[in-house]
Amino acid sequence: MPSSLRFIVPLILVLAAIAYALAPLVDQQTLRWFVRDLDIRSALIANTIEEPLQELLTTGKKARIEGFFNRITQDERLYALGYCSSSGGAMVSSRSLPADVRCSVLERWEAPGEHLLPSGKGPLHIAVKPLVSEVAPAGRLVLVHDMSFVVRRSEETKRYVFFLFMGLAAVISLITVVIAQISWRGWMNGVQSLLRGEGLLRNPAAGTQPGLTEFTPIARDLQRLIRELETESRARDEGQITWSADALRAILHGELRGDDVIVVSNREPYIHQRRGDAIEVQRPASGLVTALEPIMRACSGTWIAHGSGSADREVVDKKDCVAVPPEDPSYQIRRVWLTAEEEAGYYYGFANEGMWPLCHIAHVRPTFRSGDWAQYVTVNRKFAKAVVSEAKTDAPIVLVQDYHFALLPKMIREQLPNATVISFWHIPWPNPESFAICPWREEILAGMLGSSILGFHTQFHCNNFVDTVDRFLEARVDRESFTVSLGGKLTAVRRYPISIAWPPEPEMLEKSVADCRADLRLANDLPPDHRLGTGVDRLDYTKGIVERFRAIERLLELKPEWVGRFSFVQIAAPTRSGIDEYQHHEAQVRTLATRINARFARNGSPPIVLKIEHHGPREVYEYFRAADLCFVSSLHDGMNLVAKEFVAARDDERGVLILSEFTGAARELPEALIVNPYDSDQCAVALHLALSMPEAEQRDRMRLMRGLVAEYNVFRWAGRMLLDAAAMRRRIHLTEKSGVLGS
Ligand code: ADQ
Repeated sequence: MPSSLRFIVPLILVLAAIAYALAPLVDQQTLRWFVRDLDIRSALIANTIEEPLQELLTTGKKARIEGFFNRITQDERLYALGYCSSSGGAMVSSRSLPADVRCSVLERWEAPGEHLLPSGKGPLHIAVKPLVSEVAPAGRLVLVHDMSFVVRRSEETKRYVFFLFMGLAAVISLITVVIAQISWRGWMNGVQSLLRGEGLLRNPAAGTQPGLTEFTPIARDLQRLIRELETESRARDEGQITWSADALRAILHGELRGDDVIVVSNREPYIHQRRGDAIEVQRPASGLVTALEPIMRACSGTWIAHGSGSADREVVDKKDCVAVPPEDPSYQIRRVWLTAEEEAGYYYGFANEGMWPLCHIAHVRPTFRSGDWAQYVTVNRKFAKAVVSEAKTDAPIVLVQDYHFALLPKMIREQLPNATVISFWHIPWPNPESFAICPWREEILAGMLGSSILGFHTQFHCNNFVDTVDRFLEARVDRESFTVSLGGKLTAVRRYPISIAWPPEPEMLEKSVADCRADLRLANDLPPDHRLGTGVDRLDYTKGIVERFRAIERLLELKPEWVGRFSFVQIAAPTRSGIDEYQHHEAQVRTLATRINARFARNGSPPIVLKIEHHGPREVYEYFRAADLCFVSSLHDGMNLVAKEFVAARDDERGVLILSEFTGAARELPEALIVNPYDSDQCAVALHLALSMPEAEQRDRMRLMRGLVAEYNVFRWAGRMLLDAAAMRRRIHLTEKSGVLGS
């Protein structure tokens, strides 16, 4: 309706202006007509009274003539009559003749149609008719008509014209509003069906509405426009959010109104281990846990994970749940128990010997066994059952984590069709050729497409995924909106670069950088001014630890001045040690470190200090703060949180990050020294550069990197996914509502 007003108001104004402009013209025309009528009437009256008047004139009696005139002028229009003799003298007239009309000025009105406005009177029409007779004296008859009725009629005509135009405006407006309403409803229905992902862009295979194909380009443009507006408004909204645990909590309570949130991951965020009589709580070395823990704290949901600790069963309640974190419980872990066969087949076998090397380009061949696949399916089903039993509503938000649960999204959707499933794939996604070697590729893809939203760290991985689906499934891929539709179910494929919590917990930065430097040099038997590098990883072949050590060896070869003056502390958390490839890798790392140390150790300072053991986050941060450089040399890494943690640890704005170009993090941290880990010469140069970098340059680079990590923190990662999920839920809700209204 307001949009109709935008049309109607100008229309009324224009028509009113036209009416206003036309009024004088109409006035003039009607006046002309009336004057002509009065001319004719005057002539008629003159002819009618000419004879009796001439008779009276012959009598020469002025009083009788005036009486005659007075009688005739009782006609309401004929205002006055007068007679002027050709021989001169005063006018003989009726009583009503205005004083301005005198015999001496009659020439003025002799032309037909003349009229006057005598002072103090309304408009008068004056006609002068010569009287020529043989019997009576010659003279002129003066006929005066009252024209005030012309003014009255002119006013009425103007009013009539005005109302005519206003009526016209009302009719046009009414027609316009009716047409606009009809077409608006049509557009609205169109837009609603577009938002439902059907309507004008319906899959031809599913049957396009007849006659609508020609609108497809318009519909596409409209969809793109809506998306651009959404992105723009999201960017605007996000620009105003300071991403923190509180902001996340506000989103959960505001946008999602405290909806039921469930996280599913293989690894639990807290593991209870038995140490003699005591139970120890461990936090595993995992980027995923680092990222999701703050979110669960903020929303007090349920985290479903494999109960892998030796004391895990001892601490859970009847429903296999335990409240965590132990020091300040704010959410609960629901533990899922796996048999040894299940763990071997699902975790070590299919996930870590199959999917992990399949998705990482580290030149380790994947191994696929049908027995492992069967366990993978069974365990995914077990977790799906746990999700259904933990769901407090029929439409929970389920955050499915990683390559251990490729089948879970579809399984959840089958049992909870209204759930919003957000899956995040923490590792890279390969190109279609690489993925093709998986014998169950179609099942994996279909399982993942049970997600409402599917997230990767980089756009490159999103592209690879969409290409893979396009290659192997009969699904509709829309590269503009980055959505995939399989069996009528839509999945949005999105980039959500993961990060770390910002600011870091204060206890991580409690110990000063100077103390960290002094203490760790002392603890490792190194001189106080010894230069230190650090690497912190799971002992995984994708992390490029071997390549890192080769680069250190090359540095010492190329720049011998660092021999005995520089050591590299490698903190390597044991991981997947049940797998041959990992055992082989650990042996390789140990041997290489021993060989390099044998070659370059001086004054009791080995170039490589290898610590293959688990470290707590505080110890890790202490190393980050004590080091002159941190070296991340992954051969392929979805993101790599160690790089971001190192940056977060350096509130002194010192230290240099050397970062592999094959990490997702390299796309966000160009101020690091970016290297190709396979190129040991280049890496050696980067190490030398880092060790010789002036403090001012260190500060400049670190400041930029800290700014980025602060802004693009883990709360933003989770918040963006949750905001997208909220928007999706609102859209579904709206569509359902309009469906109900429309039915
Ligand atoms: P990960 O391969 O586990 O994660 P990463 O991102 O580097 O790799 O995270 C490792 C985490 O474990 C960090 O928080 C680190 O501090 C911690 N950690 C590593 N070694 C440790 C040790 N020896 N002792 C103690 N803590 C240690 C996967 C993907 C990554 C992706 C993350 C998050 O492989 O690419 O960044 O998930 O999505």
